[in-house]
Amino acid sequence: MKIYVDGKEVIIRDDERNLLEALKNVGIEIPNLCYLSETSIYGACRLCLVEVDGKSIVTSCNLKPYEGMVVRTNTPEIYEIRKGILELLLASHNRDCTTCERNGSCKLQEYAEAFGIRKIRFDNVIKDGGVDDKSPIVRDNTKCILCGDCVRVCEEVQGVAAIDIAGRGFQSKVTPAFGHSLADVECVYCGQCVAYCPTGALSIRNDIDKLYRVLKSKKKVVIGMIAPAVRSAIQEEFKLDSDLFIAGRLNTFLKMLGFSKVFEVPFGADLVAYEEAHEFLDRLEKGEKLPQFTSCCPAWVKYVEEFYPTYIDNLSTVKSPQQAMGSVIKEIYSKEIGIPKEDIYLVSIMPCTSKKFEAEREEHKGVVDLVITTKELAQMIKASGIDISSLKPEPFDKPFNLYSQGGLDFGKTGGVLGTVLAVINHKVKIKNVKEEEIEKGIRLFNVELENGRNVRAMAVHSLGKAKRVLRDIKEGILNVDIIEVMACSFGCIGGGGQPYPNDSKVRQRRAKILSDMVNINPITSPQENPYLMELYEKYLEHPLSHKTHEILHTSYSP
Ligand code: HC1
Ligand code: SF4
Repeated sequence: MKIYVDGKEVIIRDDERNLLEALKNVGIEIPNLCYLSETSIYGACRLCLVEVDGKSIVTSCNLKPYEGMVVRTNTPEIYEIRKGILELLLASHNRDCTTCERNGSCKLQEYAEAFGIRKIRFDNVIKDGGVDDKSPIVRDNTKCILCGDCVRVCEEVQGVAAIDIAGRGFQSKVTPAFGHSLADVECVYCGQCVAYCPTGALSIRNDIDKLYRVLKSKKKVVIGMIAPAVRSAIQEEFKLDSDLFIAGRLNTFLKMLGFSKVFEVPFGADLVAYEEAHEFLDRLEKGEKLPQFTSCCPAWVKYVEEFYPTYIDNLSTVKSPQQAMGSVIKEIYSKEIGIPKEDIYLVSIMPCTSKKFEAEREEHKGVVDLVITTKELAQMIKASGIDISSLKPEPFDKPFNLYSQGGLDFGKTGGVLGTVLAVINHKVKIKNVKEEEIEKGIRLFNVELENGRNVRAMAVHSLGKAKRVLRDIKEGILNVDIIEVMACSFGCIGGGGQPYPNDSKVRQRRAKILSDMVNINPITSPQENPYLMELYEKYLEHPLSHKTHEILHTSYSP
């Protein structure tokens, strides 16, 4: 379709959702603070005004483009209105930018700068909202601009609805029911609200100072481990196009900081997939607790516990790679190196906010001592002044430095399932796999085994989609044997602890970077990981052994 934008002829797609998206796709980003392509349209901020056909000034987020439309995006009048709206927002905003968690990545701050706002004509009246910091997700209502992004993401994308807008007029605020803390409601800590919040109203508890205190005291041996999805996001944060050695550089950085060893969480992912594949074959044989659900995503585990307790037994009892690897380090590795586990301080570096919660769960206490997000790691690198690209990559420490392609692929949707299937292929041989996209975010794999059995496997990302799948299973419409669910869309690469921006486009790019890293790895399946096999031989005996149940398995509670 042909439209005219600021005096220029522009061709846009016929099926564009609205004018705002159409213009974005041709390189004109209309200012806005409440538009998300992943959710319904809200139209709260009014910044996305454009002039149409020389007559009216209207919001572009809820306007369908039509053939021959004449649009002006940046007239002096529009500029003035947008500036006025920003002034009003800033007048009721806590403007302590220098100490704000979003300093440097805040959309409101960015617009205040772009529009050259130096003086605000109105008094600064800040709503008294209080700060809720009882969970890994910190809410500060004095920074909230009521765009509603968090509310829509939580309800529409994640199907959780832990927060809503309550109150009227100036008293309106985003809050969990009855003004409770997020720690006391059904929030699963996926951090997707944080990923989409344009200001510092929602952030993630920052634990950097805690880490520096431990490093400074020198009382403990600090060991680190890096999750699969961290590397691709760090690469993007520091604009290091396709740096296949970024993980090694991160290792060097952590060693310079005082870490004594740094391991690869993808090793833990191989371990989990290996154990989980055997658990699945056992359940399939017995015909019980099917479909088996993956359990490496703590937000998904909490979602099942909160909303679908009748399916708790369907969750794999294998711990997540973070906790399984942590248990191996504390229970086995510590003895090998002759250091009491109490003297080890284990830090895991994760793309995820829910991993902070997972490490603090009662049953996992004392295993992983601290979880630092990708964003926190990036912050530490920036504060050090070290040019990460100039660091010589160092190999990770043995024996947890080798992993299969799938172990690294855990970081994006489908990776866990793919690795479990790779193990199954080794055990019972897969004859054929047919893949079908049921809808965006839900993929079905018809797996034909050589022994004549068929396995229906599914990979789902985002909790809203998982909710749909669970409903269909409950109603008997859907029949599957094994399901991977990752709470965040696109999997951990889209975790709430990743740097901003963290939208669908960015997530797709991260997935591609991770795939490039996966593809250069010569180890195609966990069974080919020699250190994994050695771990079983020396300590764990065999999958589902008494020993693995002691160290690698857990249980869940409604
Ligand atoms: Fe993930 Fe996992 S893949 S959950 O996304 O199973 O966070 O990256 O570390 O534990 O391996 C996250 C990533 C991560 C675990 C693994
Ligand atoms: Fe965390 Fe990954 Fe689950 Fe998102 S998908 S909540 S990042 S474990």
